[in-house]
Amino acid sequence: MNPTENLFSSERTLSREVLGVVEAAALAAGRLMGTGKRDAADQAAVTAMRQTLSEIPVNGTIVIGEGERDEAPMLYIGEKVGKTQPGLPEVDIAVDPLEGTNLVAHGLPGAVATLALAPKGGLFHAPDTYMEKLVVGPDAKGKVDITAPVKYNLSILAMSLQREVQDLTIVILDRPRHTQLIQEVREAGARIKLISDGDLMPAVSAALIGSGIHAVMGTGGAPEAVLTAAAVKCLGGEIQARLRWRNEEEKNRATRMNIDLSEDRIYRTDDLAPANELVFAACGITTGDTLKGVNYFGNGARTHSLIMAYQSGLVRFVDTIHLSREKGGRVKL
Ligand code: VTB
Repeated sequence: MNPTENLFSSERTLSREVLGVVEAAALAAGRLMGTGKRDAADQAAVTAMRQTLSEIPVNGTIVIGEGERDEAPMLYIGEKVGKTQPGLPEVDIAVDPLEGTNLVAHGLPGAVATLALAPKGGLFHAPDTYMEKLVVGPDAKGKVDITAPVKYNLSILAMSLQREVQDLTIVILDRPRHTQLIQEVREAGARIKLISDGDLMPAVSAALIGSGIHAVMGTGGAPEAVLTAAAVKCLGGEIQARLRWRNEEEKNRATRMNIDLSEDRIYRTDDLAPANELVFAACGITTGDTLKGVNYFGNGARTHSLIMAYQSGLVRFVDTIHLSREKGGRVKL
């Protein structure tokens, strides 16, 4: 590829542009940490994200957002965002301005502000339901199988990572629906990290070496699966997922979206995030395994973000200090 072309590709440029978007959402939501006000925290993140998105040089369409137009006034599915001028790239955007509303409300670890961006048609328009997920990093990519027994997948994962099953840590959402899964993981001998919310960032951690997390298993949000796919694709990892409907109404809505209702169909990384140009961004709100939370101090705040561009092969951890000029700031190393 022509290096100049690559240097100026929209993916590379946009990966820089979206940093401010996730940072703004995190800075706004982080102020509400521990207040118990989950809706207010979500609203703060949504408002800040929508405002900053409007400055990004794209013709954007929200494909995963806060809900249908009639139920969400901002960042609803189908909303046009960005500078929206003729000639700007047509992109689809998946947003989760506050992944882990309960985590922020209670001051628990692992909440982030996140989004993924791709050329039109580059992200699966996931229905608002659940998906059963299996997420692993690059070493086990193509080797695990969501239809296989848990014990089998854990032994493959251990082999891929050149360790024993007992040295693996699997993240699972702490929900009654996972009783059997938890039992099977325990019987296989792996360690478990049960989380109260937020299965997206643990999936990112599973795709990174040195995070201490080796896989995510279990059923969580389908929209989060698309963001997960975008992130793990950038990191060379893998997600396999199957739709899990909660009720008839969800199925009816999905039928109107032309989605195959089968619970057997396996969605892989490239089904959920088929784009070849792909940007993923996340900014920590409360400190988790991979990203630090927002730190506020007298004259500003500090944020920690992960920004990735798939084709350009960029994985950036960005530590930003946002100084307040009025108060006069000094920067600490
Ligand atoms: C899932 C998970 C998310 O909310 O959507 C979960 O993917 C909701 O599950 O990361 P329940 O309905 O069982 O609570 C999160 O944990 C946070 O948005």
